[in-house]
Amino acid sequence: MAENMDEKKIIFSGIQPSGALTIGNYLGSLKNWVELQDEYNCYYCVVDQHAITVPQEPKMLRKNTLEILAVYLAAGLDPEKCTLFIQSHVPAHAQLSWVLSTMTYMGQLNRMTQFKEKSQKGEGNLNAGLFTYPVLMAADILLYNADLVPVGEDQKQHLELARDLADRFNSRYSDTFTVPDGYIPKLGARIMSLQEPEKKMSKSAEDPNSYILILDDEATIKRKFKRAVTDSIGIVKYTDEQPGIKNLITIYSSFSNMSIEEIEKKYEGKGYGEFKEDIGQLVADSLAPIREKVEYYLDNKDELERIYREGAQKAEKASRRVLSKVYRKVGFIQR
Ligand code: AQP
Repeated sequence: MAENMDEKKIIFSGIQPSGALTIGNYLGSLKNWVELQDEYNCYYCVVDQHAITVPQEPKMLRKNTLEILAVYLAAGLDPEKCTLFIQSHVPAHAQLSWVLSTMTYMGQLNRMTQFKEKSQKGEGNLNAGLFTYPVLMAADILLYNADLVPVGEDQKQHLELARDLADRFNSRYSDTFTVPDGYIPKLGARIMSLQEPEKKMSKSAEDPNSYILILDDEATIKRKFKRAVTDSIGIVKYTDEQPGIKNLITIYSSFSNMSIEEIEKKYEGKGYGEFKEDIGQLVADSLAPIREKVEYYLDNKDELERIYREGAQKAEKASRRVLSKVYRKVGFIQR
């Protein structure tokens, strides 16, 4: 059962530094994290150990890790309110992952759609880490006895595994883990690629025109929206028959807080040109303050260092408590 029952509920979430962040990552998770930080006790992590399940250039991994931490801060996460840290700084994640992997059925991992998709993309030999990635994610979450996990829709299946493992451990031994719930946004839970709107927008996609990065400049953002795939129907309408336009309306609505109906009405009788021009401007204007603050943090690396070091200390303290309980219950001798 969760400790700190009388305190705030606990949230855990993380993003992989497998590339620069897209507006999919922003709308599907980061934007909501900021809204939740006052009400909950939040642990937000840069999950670098997950990122190496696909090959990463070490220099780029370091750059992306720090940049993502800077984006967390620039987007409004406050290290005084939540714990911000880097996964590999807290060894308990990998340690709990090992224990949980001995309780995970191969069949469960075989069914993971993200593994199937990523393994189809990968060249050459598949690594075991890509296969067991969801177990490490379960460890991330269960280690803090998180009540809620704010993620985009693509992570639902992985979250289900974390719930299963918590239940399995609790019934095999005794109540240890909180069974976490997902917190999936109503809008923006699945932002699609601008080039292939049937696929989700991904930071590691090959075609840069398929995604908008949080750190893209104004001209790039406008150009990418102009090139976004639409259709020949010519009406700004939120319907499955027009997946490209539907996706753009979702993005527009998420950044403007206008409802879908309001947006449809605004563009009634107007072509896609004006709509695309406006969405480009809206997104560029919304992201500009974040971009400026990121530059500040990247120019002040000592401040970033202080934040991730303090975050690791707090996370380590919380996670060690849970890990030692797990070790005791499975029968490991205390040091
Ligand atoms: N397109 C998306 N729409 C909404 N939410 C999304 N998320 C990712 N893509 C979208 C959410 O962002 C969080 C961090 O994801 P991640 O970095 O852990 O891995 P991911 O889900 O695999 O994200 P990417 O961008 O697609 O990364 P790569 O290309 O490396 O695989 C999660 O909460 C996710 O739901």
